[in-house]
This record gives sequence, structure tokens and C-alpha cells, in this order.
Amino acid sequence: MSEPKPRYGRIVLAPEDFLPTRGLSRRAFFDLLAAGGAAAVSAAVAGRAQADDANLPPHVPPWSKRLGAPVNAAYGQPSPYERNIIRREDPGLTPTREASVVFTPLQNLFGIITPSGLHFERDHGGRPDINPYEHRLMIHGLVRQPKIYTVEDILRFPSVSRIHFIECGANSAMEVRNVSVPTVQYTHGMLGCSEFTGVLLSTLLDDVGYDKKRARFILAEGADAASLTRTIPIEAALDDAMVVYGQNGEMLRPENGYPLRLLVPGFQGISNVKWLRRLKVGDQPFNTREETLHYSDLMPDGKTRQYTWIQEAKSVITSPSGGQQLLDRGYYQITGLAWSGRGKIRRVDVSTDGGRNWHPARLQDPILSKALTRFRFDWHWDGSPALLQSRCIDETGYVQPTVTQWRAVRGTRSIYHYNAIQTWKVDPDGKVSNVQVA
Ligand SMILES: Nc1nc2c(c(=O)[nH]1)N[C@H]1C(S)=C(S)[C@@H](COP(=O)(O)O)O[C@H]1N2
Ligand SMILES: [Mo]
Repeated sequence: MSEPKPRYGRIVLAPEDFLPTRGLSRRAFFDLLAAGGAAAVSAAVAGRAQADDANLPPHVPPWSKRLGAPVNAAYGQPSPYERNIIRREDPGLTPTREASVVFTPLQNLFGIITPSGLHFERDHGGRPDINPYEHRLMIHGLVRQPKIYTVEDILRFPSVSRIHFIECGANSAMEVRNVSVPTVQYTHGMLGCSEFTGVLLSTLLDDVGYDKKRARFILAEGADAASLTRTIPIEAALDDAMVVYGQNGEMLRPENGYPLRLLVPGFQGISNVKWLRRLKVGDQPFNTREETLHYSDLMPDGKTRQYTWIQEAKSVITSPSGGQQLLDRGYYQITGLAWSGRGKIRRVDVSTDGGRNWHPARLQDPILSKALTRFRFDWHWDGSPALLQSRCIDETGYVQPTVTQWRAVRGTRSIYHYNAIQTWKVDPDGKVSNVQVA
């Protein structure tokens, strides 16, 4: 049987790619999205039509007939035609811009690496501007020899480079009660994946001679105004945790912790303390203010789960996704990302009918532990309504839960660590929107 020849479907970016969002109330933001939706889509279609025919084959465009610009030694920037591909501020969730977040535009990215300039930023007390020569890392507590390291000291230790994701424990929290945000940038964009370079924490703990008998927990502290502090267990510290200075081949960006940050692969975002200035080795959890107030899970029985460290397996379709518009029927490549804080992704299935039928997706190499994995699935859209979902399984056999399964365990009282299956609805007119399928 011969397949119909695929016709490559066209997708228009989400309308919000054309709209400024800052300074709007949440309500106004969604009203604007609703109002701007159709107009923005037709503007985008018109934009294509406005491309000057005189610059298209068989004509020779002006830029092929004259010398181009000279080489540029300044730090490289994306094409100006990509200027809408940016991090976006939260739609009125946080009262200040210092304790706030900007989200990664997952819908516009390829592969598994998040460009540093698009990696989400989550700060609790603003972003400090740190001169690396005025920064130190102190390691003390249950150690033979407490030490204070300069950044140059850290750079002299044997280094490793590893690709890992960082996901905020509050990622997708806006999906818990009802779906309230329109695009994958907001539903899943507190997520990034980079090649990180630094020193294994175990190397530094050996250097200070940590107390092997008594050491059970480590406190990490940042040099920002939040003095953000988090406890991590010694098992993770000795396994694959790193003190990082490099991200995607260059020094960390200020927003991601320049000049030093802790990276605890697979752990919730907040464990990856930025602007790291202190590590204290102890024999019990430190129970800091941050750890009782933020990222703790109020369970259905009324008890609070205080230390949820690991981000469980999760996946999402990034294209087509909410806010986008399918312009015609035919072939579409469904693509997205899967990840697990417990190791590698083993399998991703895709459904186009809201979870009734599942089909295996192709996984793109490399499939790395505690890193994003790209998946793809070929789809022919015949113009009928569809409900697009992805579901992943990690190497421990853990299966990403449905919304109903997640609620059965977690109840409705807390919002953190939400990893349920995401649904995008495709209407017959090609509009893609965020819906919840229990
Ligand atoms: N010192 C310090 N470290 C911090 C934070 C902070 O506000 N201060 N935010 C944490 C949170 S909640 C998350 S999700 C991650 C986000 O990392 P990113 O901003 O590099 O994406 O950093 C964590 N480390
Ligand atoms: Mo976070």
C-alpha cells in the first residue's frame, strides 16, 4: 500500500509572539490574546504575502548583487528576523519583577540544547551583578579543613562537561487546577537543557576532607539578596552534583548563576543554587525558611512533603502546541521533549485522539541521563478535531501519569511537581489550544 505523498503542513506562530505581555493583568493578557488571535494570524499570513516578489527567483535579490556587511567581532546575535523568539515574563503571576520568572520559548526550539540567551530565569531576590574576582566559595561544616576558594581555584580543578536539564519544581503549576495559560512557553517553559562544565562536588568534598562517617546533608547558599539556601542529600552530592562555571561552551550567564552555581542533575530547579558562595556539610537537613515556604507539597492527608527533590518523568509536545494555527491539512511532524530526573527516557508514545490510541514516537540520539530527549511522530491531519498528547516512560519503568492519576496521589491542595500528560486540542479550523483531558 502506498502512502499518500506528504504535503508539508504550515504552522503559524502563536499570536502572543506578536504581543507584548508585560504590565497587563492576567485577565487583560488573556483577553488580548483572544482578541489578537485571529488578527495576529492573518497579519502573519499577510506578512508572507508581502515578501517582495522582485527578490524571489527567477530574479536576483539585491543582497546577491553587492558586498555584504564586514565581518563582526562583537558577540554574535540572532538574525533580526528572529526577534520574536524570546523569553517571556509571567502573565501577572508575581507581584515584583525581582522575585519572578521568564519562560523558555520551547515552541521555537530544535533538538535538545537550550540556547543560553533563551534559558528560563527564575530569581527570588533579583539577579546580582557579580565581579568574579570579588566572589568566593566557602566549604565548611563537617570537614577536616574548611576552605575558601576563588573562582580561579575552582577553574584549576579537574573538570567534567555534561548535558542536563534544569526544571523548576513549579513548572506547569498553572495546569494543576484548570488550564489557564495558552502556550507551551507558559505551561512548560520553566525548563532548559545545557551542556554544563565544572568540577564534580565530590572532588571538592575530598579536597576539604569531609567527614565520611557523619556527613549526610549539604547546605548550599547563593550570594543573591535572597541568600537562597537549599539542603541536598550527601548521596546526590557524591554522585553527579557539580559546581558549575560553564554553560554551552562559555561562562555561565549572569541570569543563570555567574560565576558559580550548583548543579544537582535531576533535582528540582531550586536545588541548583545560583551565584553559589557557601556549602556547609552537616548531619541533618537544614530546614531553612526557603525549604518550608517554597516547593513543599501539601498532600491530601493534610501533611506537607517538605523535600521533594527529584523531578519525575515528564513529556510535552512542543509543536503543534497551544496558540499555534495549522494553516492546511496534510503532513505535520509532531515533535516534543521528554525527560526524567531518575535517568534516561526509555520510550515516548503519542496519541492524536486524547489517549485512546497510543503510537510509539521516534527518539532522537543522544538519549542522555537526566537530559531532555527529543521525540518525533509523523501525522497526517485530515481536518477533523484532534487531541494531541505525549506520554513517556523512563528507564526505571515509571510511566508519566494522566491528570486523574496525578490528582489521585497529590490531591488538589498543592501545585508543585506537576508532571501529568499535557493535551493540545486541534479544532477543524486548525486552531490549537490548551485543554485538560482527565
Ligand atoms: N541563589 C539563587 N539560586 C537559585 C534561585 C534563586 O533565586 N537564587 N532560583 C532557583 C530556582 S527556583 C530555579 S527554578 C533555578 C532556575 O535556574 P535558572 O534561572 O538558571 O533557569 O535556579 C534556582 N537557584
Ligand atoms: Mo524553581
